Amino acid sequence: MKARTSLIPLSIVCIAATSTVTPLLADTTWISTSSTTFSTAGNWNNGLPSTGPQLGIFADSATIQHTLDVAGTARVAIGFRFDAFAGGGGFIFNSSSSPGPGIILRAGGTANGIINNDDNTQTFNVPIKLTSNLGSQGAGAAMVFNAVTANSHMIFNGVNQSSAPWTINLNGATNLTFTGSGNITVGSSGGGAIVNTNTGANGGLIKSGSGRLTLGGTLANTFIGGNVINQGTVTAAKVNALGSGNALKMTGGTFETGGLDQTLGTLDLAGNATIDLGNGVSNLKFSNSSLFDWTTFTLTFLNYTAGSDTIQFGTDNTGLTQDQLNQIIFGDLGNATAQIDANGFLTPSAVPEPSTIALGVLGGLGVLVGARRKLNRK
Ligand SMILES: [Ca+2]
Repeated sequence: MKARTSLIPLSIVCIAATSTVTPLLADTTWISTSSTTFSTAGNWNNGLPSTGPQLGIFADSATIQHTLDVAGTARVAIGFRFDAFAGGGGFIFNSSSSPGPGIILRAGGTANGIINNDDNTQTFNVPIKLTSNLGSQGAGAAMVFNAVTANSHMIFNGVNQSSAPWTINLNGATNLTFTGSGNITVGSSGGGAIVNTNTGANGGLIKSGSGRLTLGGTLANTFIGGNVINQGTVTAAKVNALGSGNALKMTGGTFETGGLDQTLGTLDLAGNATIDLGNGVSNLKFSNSSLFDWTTFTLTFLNYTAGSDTIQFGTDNTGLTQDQLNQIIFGDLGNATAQIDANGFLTPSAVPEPSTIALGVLGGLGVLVGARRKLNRK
């Protein structure tokens, strides 16, 4: 009986909590074949995405109006979804009041951000600001931009009109995840700034999925927060593309510096990963990362050119441990491991002679055999 009486107040609490949640409306689909005006309710089959608000769906076809004018008022939706249609074209979001406030996307719903299922590129020439499901700034604004198929590309080139113009405003979200097999580009032209105007909260970017995320544009990414690369490629198309001083964790994938200077915080390695210094002179700098346990994973550097590129961990020879240095290989320099100098700069170690490698392998086999014998005795 004691348990049952305690359940009653709890259920009342639950009802009270759910009653404050915005009621879910059906989704609404863009149906205009001629008008470009986003804010005309008749251009949607179930009212504006801001009604409710609700999920905005864009169904590609041969006749649908592919260019939209968001104009001078921020447009709200609980996510956008682009449906698959063979052929057709991608949608382009412009603003006749440019730069304008763009789109305020709410987290949650079935999209939880933007899903592109189509075989066309979706282009946002308007800025995007993330908010929670109820329209607030803060951690709950975390969401996902998903370029589902290998052709489901997305481009973000908008610039906000405020004094801190952005292409994407994290707005306090714990993170923004880019995923899918398609390529996502922020700032192929224009500012391309990823910012966080909710300065009380720090959030970074997460890269999952096999596609490429390109971070470019003419304005700095000023958000503060740790970034994670799990899969695919992150390509820097500007200096400090991951935000100056932000920590990076790699569980896989590739970070391409774009041949440009990149200053980051610490580097944590939780999977085999690659950093490609590309063409051009790249000064890559991490802070002292010796406190991270990279366990047995391998960090591969590609396109390191001695005498022009630099790789630095910290400011002295303690920037990485000897174990970490042994887990680094210079992939196009005979898989040499790394050494660190008194100022924290890495260079390839001398590649061992083949006979030494053979001895090392034999020695390793001896250890394995010894270990097997020990196990067998148990
Ligand atoms: Ca299509």
